Amino acid sequence: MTEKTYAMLKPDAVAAGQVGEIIARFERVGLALDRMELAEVTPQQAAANYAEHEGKPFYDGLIRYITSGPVVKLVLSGEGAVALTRKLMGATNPAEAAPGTIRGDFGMVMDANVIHGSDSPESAEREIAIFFGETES
Ligand code: IDP
Ligand code: MG
Repeated sequence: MTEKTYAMLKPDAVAAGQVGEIIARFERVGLALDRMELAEVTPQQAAANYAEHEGKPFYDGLIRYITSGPVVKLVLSGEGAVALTRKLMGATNPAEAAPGTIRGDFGMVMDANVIHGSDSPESAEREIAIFFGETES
């Protein structure tokens, strides 16, 4: 099914000059770039996006990190876009992510793991609204 997902190249990826190579991977598998914007994540957006992790030991560091510099916000669309994007991203911990995945190839540590991607179509809808406003459908 054609669907949309939200993905975000985190501050470490932007700072390291990895944006082009990562976006090329999405284009290579045929995902379409519906929206793309370089921006800083606001504290409100960070808290909304990571609400499920509030109270965990890494939460404060995560919010500090995601708001620490520019990110690239993306809406990707295509057949099974949510699962396909998660597959290309690889495991959450770059140390465990398989070679060939974005986190496996570009990341080193869990605290700065290169990329965010929605984990379900429901999360995608919620996160697109958080980062691109309520009008995006
Ligand atoms: P996901 O990004 O693969 O969906 P989640 O478990 O939803 O992984 O965690 C959200 C983000 O929180 C991760 O991408 C990572 O940046 C951060 N995170 C998760 N677990 C840890 C941890 O144990 N230490 C530090 N950061 C973590
Ligand atoms: Mg998650």
